[in-house]
Amino acid sequence: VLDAFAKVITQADARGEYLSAAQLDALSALVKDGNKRADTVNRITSNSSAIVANAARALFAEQPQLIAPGGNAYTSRRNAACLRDMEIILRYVTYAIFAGDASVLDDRCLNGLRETYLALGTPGASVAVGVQKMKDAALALVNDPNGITRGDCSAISSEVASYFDRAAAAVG
Ligand code: PEB
Repeated sequence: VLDAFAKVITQADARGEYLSAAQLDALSALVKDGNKRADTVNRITSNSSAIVANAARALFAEQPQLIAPGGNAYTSRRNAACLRDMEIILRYVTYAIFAGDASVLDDRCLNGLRETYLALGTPGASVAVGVQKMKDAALALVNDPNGITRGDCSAISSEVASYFDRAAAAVG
């Protein structure tokens, strides 16, 4: 598991080089905007149950065959497994956001997930739709101006979006 600092240091060390001015600038910006990152993780974390439940409800409304007899999320056991999977993915996305790096998401959640779903007969494209719904909800929270000093959240928003997109692409 790497964070944004460890990633840059690992890359520089592999070349035996000092950190470049561009790398120092990027890491300084990360520190300067650290409150945005912490607020983002806090907002998503404290609304995680609603994000997961609403995304699953919307997914099942759009794709009712998932919860109909024979569907992969049919029976309460599999329905619960589906909600749990979405919760796991959201949790690793929040770790990646906080770390400023996707490696924790890649290594501990997405690695092998496509193959797992293939083996289970779980439709990965449907999981990807659920992930996109969680992304929309998370971005709405990140950009909600209530209770924070208004600022430019475009960089953190696109970074947040990229982790959800990465998860969706890994299974879709
Ligand atoms: C991945 N998901 C399931 C299983 C595993 C994962 C390993 C099999 C074991 C079990 O049932 O618990 N586990 C999960 C994950 C990590 C992990 C992400 C990362 C660290 O350790 N079915 C649908 C929907 C979708 C879904 C599209 C959006 O129709 C999910 C939710 N995952 C789903 C279902 C099962 C499952 C298991 C329904 C149960 C399938 C079954 O037992 O037949």
